[in-house]
Amino acid sequence: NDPPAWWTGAVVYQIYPRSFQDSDGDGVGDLRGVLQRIDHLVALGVDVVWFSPIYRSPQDDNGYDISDYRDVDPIFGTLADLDEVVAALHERGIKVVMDLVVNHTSDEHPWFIESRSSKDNPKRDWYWWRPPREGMEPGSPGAESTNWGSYFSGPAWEFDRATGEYYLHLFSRKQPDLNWENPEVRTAIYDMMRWWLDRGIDGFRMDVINLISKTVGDDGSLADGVGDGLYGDNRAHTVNGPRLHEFLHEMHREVFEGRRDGLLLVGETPGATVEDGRLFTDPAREELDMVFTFEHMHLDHGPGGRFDLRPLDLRALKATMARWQAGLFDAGWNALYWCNHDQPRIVSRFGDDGAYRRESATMLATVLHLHRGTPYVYQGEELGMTDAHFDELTDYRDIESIRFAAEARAHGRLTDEQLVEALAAGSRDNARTPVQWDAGPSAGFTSGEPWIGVNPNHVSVNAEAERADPASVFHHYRRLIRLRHEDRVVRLGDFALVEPEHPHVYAFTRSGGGPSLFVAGNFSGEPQQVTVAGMNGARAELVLGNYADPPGLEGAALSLRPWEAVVLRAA
Ligand code: ISL
Repeated sequence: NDPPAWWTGAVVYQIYPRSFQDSDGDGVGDLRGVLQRIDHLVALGVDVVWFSPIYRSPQDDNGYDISDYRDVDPIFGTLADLDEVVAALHERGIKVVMDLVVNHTSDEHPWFIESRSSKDNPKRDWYWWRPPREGMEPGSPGAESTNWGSYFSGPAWEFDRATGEYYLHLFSRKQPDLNWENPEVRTAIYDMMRWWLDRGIDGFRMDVINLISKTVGDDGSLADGVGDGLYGDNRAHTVNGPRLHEFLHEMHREVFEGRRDGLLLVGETPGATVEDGRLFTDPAREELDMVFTFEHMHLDHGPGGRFDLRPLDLRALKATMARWQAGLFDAGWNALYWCNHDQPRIVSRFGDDGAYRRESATMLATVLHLHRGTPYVYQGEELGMTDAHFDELTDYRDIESIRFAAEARAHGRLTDEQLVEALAAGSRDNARTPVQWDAGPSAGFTSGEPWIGVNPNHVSVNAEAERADPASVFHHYRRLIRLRHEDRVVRLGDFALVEPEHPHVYAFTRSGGGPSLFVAGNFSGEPQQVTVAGMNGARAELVLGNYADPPGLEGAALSLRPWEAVVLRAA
């Protein structure tokens, strides 16, 4: 058996550069800003940094719309700045993973500019061009080639008057989908990926990588989706498509073969099941190292999705996580996350960002980091940063939120008051407010006008305060990261739920390869009880907790205080 891969013991930190640190006072974070904060990452102890896109981009979707894959956008700096950041991180032993957005480009990418220029342009087929629906007036509502909706509201097709056809965009109209059926597209992408690896980066986080293969009929047709909403659901035709595994394996062969040691390949795969996850990450299949599941992130979604959040059923969360733990135990590997730039802040969502902010943020961290897999920490998560709590629709910057609000208003589906509430709970902007470095103006993020509002709670919630307080969220994350580095059972041990039906306590054991661990987290503001399993509770060693004084343990009966987390090790 091969030794476990390096990333089984690694923790990744995600930087959303636009909101991390501004160095030049234009209100937008940048690469030279990252240089100023490397000590923070070193103090935390992370092994890898993943950068959300910094490529040249019109910024329609904050950089997830790329117009030049081989250059840095001027708002973030230059290629030379990036080289400097990569060198500085490497010097501190931190690897660098780049976001890779290849399901789509910007409509301002030269490939698309050529593609749209005429029906017989050699790059025409690099994107999905389709004629209007038969018998319909081209460009009129309902004449789109299929009834698919886009993730950012409205149809997934945009009419292009110049050639009288529509192009597909699963996201915004400025994000046309690339046609991976065309081998020239794939060659161009692999070429670009090799260029980045040659430049010294250590891997890729692949944006919506399981959308690259679409289901195409023998005659080249795409089929309507079902659903009774405004638009048909495209997912049966676009998610985990028929050639997906073939493409990923080809990419692996063309880009990673022979140079793979030390790299990290993580796919973002909304809609992937455990079985899919295993296919993506079983090393023998040579596709990816790990993928981001969305199953645990969808548990609190009502029928209206992210803008229709419901209270979490903890039992469902435990069952979902446990399925992924078991499914990828003997082959494959899990990426573990609560937060990223697309999700509301976890302490506001599954925790209590008021009276128990510190306790619930550290409890959530403990539960996640004690799973088997590679944990991802999203900037500010380690500070216990909370949702934005914006109270005006005009506070939002995210295209998804803005377009959702416009559509909901146009169709009279939600009142403005309901919209404010829906966005406050579900908007991606909750994760995108500037990192709170100190209590000063703009939280130390910028000397200028920040591109999005700074959370007023930065006067108390900020890195300076967190670093000064040994009991803080920051120091708790630091301890969790160190624990993974030092304890083989944390990295590789088997996972088993304890009292899976307990409505408020998330408890499990980790065992194999060393002294077993018992982990319990109280997902409520009330005291709770759970029975220690897998060891003699009376003799167990307290590895980690989030209260100053030890937990109430009598024999095997463990009493948990509000949002308390406990990690015990068998003596
Ligand atoms: O969750 C989803 C479907 O279940 C979608 O919202 C979608 O899959 C997800 O938002 C994809 O996110 C990634 O690609 C987007 C970009 O806006 C996000 O920021 C990025 O993380 C388009 O590139």
